Amino acid sequence: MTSTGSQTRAEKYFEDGFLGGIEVLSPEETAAHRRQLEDAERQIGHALHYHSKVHTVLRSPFELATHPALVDVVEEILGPDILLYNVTYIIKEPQTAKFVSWHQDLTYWGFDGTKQVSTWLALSPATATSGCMQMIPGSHRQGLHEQVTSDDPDNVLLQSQTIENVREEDAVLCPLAPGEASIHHGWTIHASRPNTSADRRIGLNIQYITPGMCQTKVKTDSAMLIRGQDRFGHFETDYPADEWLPDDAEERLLVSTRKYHAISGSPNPA
Ligand SMILES: O=C(O)CCC(=O)C(=O)O
Repeated sequence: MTSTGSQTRAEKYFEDGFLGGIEVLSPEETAAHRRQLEDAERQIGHALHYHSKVHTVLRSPFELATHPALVDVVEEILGPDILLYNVTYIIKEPQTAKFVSWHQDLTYWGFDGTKQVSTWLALSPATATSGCMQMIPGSHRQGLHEQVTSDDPDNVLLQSQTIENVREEDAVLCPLAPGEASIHHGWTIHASRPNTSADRRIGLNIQYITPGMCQTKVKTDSAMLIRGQDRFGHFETDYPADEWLPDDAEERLLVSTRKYHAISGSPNPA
């Protein structure tokens, strides 16, 4: 088990509710994965942004989500049996007002447990200026908070869900160099500000769960076993992209995203 000073990474994660600065990709690999995304964007526009299960239509996010340097940290936290649940690009264009309000991830996903982690892998600089994530250390130990919903077009979250009266003075920034990742617990309160930098802020959000988790909101849900064994069979199987964007990539992304929105109770994308 890898350590950070006298604590293991897992101990630090369970104390703070998140870990930053996990080195995953070399500068060359980061540039190559950014290029793949931007080539795909040239083909299907913004259909890749904020849509679910991009790893089922594009090889690059699948390779990133299964990168050993990332999955090793996930294993230290979740144990040996790991399902890949969702992969989503979260992109804030330069000089735009898009932000993420204070929230917890596990509120709407319908899981019956908390054996889940979110990782966020930077394909460009995530800094205070470009709107990197901010976390409230230890907030994962407070359980779930009430979130109010609204319809703010600049809020990246589907229902602009917001935890009110967060003590912002307790927040710590979680900056990431390109190729680095952070990992956070589904109850950790976090947010991010607009990107006021000159570059795009490109992040890949990757959700992992354990096979024992159950979906309680809909009859069927899907995931992909990426390490260990699934002794439960609670999820149908997602398949990784094995080719450059298939012809029906946009349609498939829309189907996955509609399903995700149905689970989270959000309005469906057009
Ligand atoms: O990309 C962001 O700024 C926020 C992402 C987020 O909320 C998450 O990864 O859980």
